[in-house]
Amino acid sequence: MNTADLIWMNGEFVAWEDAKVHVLTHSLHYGTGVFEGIRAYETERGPAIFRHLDHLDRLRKSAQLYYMDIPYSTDDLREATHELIARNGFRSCYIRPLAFRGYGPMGLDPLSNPVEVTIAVWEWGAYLGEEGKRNGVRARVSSWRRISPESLIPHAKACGQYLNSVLAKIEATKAGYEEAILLDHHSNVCEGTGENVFVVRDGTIFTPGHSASILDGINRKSVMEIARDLGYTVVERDIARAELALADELFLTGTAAELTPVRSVDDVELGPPGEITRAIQRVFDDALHGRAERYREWLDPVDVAARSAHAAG
Ligand code: PPE
Repeated sequence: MNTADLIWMNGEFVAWEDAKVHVLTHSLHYGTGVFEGIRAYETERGPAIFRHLDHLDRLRKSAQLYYMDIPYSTDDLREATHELIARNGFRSCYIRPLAFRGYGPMGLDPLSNPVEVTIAVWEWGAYLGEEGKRNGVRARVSSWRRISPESLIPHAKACGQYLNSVLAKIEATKAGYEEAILLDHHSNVCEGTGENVFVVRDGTIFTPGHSASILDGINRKSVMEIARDLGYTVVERDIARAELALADELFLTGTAAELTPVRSVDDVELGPPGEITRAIQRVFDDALHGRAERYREWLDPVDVAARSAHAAG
């Protein structure tokens, strides 16, 4: 994988190869951590982080849901991230903050284990491939259901919960597909292994609502706003499995995947990305890269020049 020079770990900048933990780290055994996936994009004004505060807010909420107090303020984390990007010299990158229960007592009560926080950055290209982003990916409906709110917390972005996505992803890739779409515990369409899902039919855009056990995607929210600004109707409602194959257009959104069209589901061909997908993808891409004035406030620019001047002085 692509590395960086430095990682931020519990308040310090450490060399990539020194960012280590003990094997009895609680979260390594029990999945007791929460994380975020964020991207910074190259813009005219330097690197800019997409919806940074929304991600940091979701990190804190995920932590709360698992009774973890993050011992840093949102300002501290934002500042650390800016500094990390500047010191690593990245113009664009993926950002992975992680808060986890560290080394301490073993056993299932984690409350006396320390909450450790790290932020890593690296260069990460198109998650489902450049070709997939342009021409669409092949997806299958997973035999695994998305974690249900009866057992876990779909709205939290928690480490252990991702075993669900891992099983679905392995199943899909072993069978020759690029991505899996999971149904929820009511057999309605839920989401991809790391993306929210949108169905376009007769000019209207549909996506599952919050009661469908989705993660409240920040790109989902952004794309819904862009679609409405473009004049499309976006409806949040239950989506039946068959509606995937009956869709005129289908696409996924997520930080890693950005907006990725789906060109077939369970080998039913939907064809190349449609007009509505392309129209939204174009504006979304402009928004990410700071080319859309209307969505400028979504970007948190990193003032690299001021930071290196400061470091030099
Ligand atoms: N659902 C899930 C399960 C999910 O993991 C993500 C993000 C989303 C929806 C979309 O959320 P948002 O990024 O806020 O629009 N998945 C992250 C992790 C991917 C990974 O492989 O790791 C991501 O995209 O960063």
